[in-house]
Amino acid sequence: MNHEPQKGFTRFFENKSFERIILVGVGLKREFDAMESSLSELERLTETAGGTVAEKFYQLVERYHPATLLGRGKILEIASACQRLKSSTVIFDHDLTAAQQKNIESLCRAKVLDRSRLILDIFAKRAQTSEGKIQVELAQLSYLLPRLTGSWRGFSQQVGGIGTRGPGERKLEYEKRHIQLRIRHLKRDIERVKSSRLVRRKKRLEGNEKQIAIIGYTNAGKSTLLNALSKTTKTVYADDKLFATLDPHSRKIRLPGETFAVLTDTVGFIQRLPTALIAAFHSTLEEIPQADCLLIVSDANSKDIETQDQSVIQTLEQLKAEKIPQVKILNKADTLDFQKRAALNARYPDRLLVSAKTGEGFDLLLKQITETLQAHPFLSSQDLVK
Ligand SMILES: Nc1nc2c(ncn2[C@@H]2O[C@H](COP(=O)(O)OP(=O)(O)OP(=O)(O)O)[C@@H](O)[C@H]2O)c(=O)[nH]1
Ligand SMILES: [Mg+2]
Repeated sequence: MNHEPQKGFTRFFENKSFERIILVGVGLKREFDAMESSLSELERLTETAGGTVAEKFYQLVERYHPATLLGRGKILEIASACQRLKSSTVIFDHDLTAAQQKNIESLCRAKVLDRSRLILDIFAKRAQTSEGKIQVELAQLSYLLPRLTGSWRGFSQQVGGIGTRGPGERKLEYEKRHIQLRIRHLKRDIERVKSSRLVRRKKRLEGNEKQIAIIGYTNAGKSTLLNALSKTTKTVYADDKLFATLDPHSRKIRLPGETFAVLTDTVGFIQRLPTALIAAFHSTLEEIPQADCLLIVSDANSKDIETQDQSVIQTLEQLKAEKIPQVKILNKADTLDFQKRAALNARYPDRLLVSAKTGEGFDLLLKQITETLQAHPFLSSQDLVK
């Protein structure tokens, strides 16, 4: 079976010239701060996908409009910006129903996507392993299935670029029934991969090694940290991009007192990670609730540490992993001046300042991990062996 991600989700990246994109933030009246930070995250996601943001709109509403999400006046304003800026794509920072998408497309004469679809595009591009590809395809199809109405073949299917090919274009092949069948196949494949992963994990447990999961907001430096702490030559890909890592990577590390632990790095989090993705990536994310300790990494340079923390907390709750002992760090300490360090230390007294680049703070970090593991000796991953 071919596990290439749905082509429509990758085509954007193959374009030589960047699409000019208009972003639209939407929120209910009392949610201004959340909307603003989510919209700047959407901008970063758009750039990660290879787009250039031409203009940003936002509107706070009393309630969402069932036909067009925002009021008609705002949509017409966006439509005229599309003409003026020669922009063929509008991305909404909110989920759209198939009907809303179709209505907005016909008013704007532009392709309209929502946040989830954009994230799925990025994941499709990033997926490297066959497991990653299966999971992305499952997430794509789960996203598309409820949206597969007549309107799916609307305007967005006539233009090219991001998020436009895939089931709609392959016509009958991807009608609902076929998609459901494919979803069943993919789930079976995931189960198979899962059992081989379980065997590997059991082996690690037999070695009595503690499991530590590195988690945190995307681009915080998790993979760089894994590479630095494990000191192997077999490095994990790390890059200044969102979602550089999709598949879990495990490496052995030496803790003080000649003990060893297995450190696992996996996909980063963002705000409102699409539920279809969390469900599809369950077998990958499963490493997290089964860890003995979570190493939570934040980027010390981020302007929005609190909001990013919220996305980590929410995802941990979704994974039922919020009770696992945590060690928290602020990474990229090498970039901080004295004042910034003092401010961060005062504000986050429970977090170590660490640099994955220079190794600063590693001794304290390893000591804290060891103490945390010793303080919770019985919370090991035994459930898993059942
Ligand atoms: N200056 C500095 N840069 C760092 C440090 N750690 C990571 N980086 C940079 O931050 C960027 C992201 O690093 P990654 O390790 O890929 O981050 P990640 O958290 O694994 O990101 P995802 O896999 O995308 O979630 C890269 O450009 C790294 O070189 C650090 O301690 N100092
Ligand atoms: Mg990574």
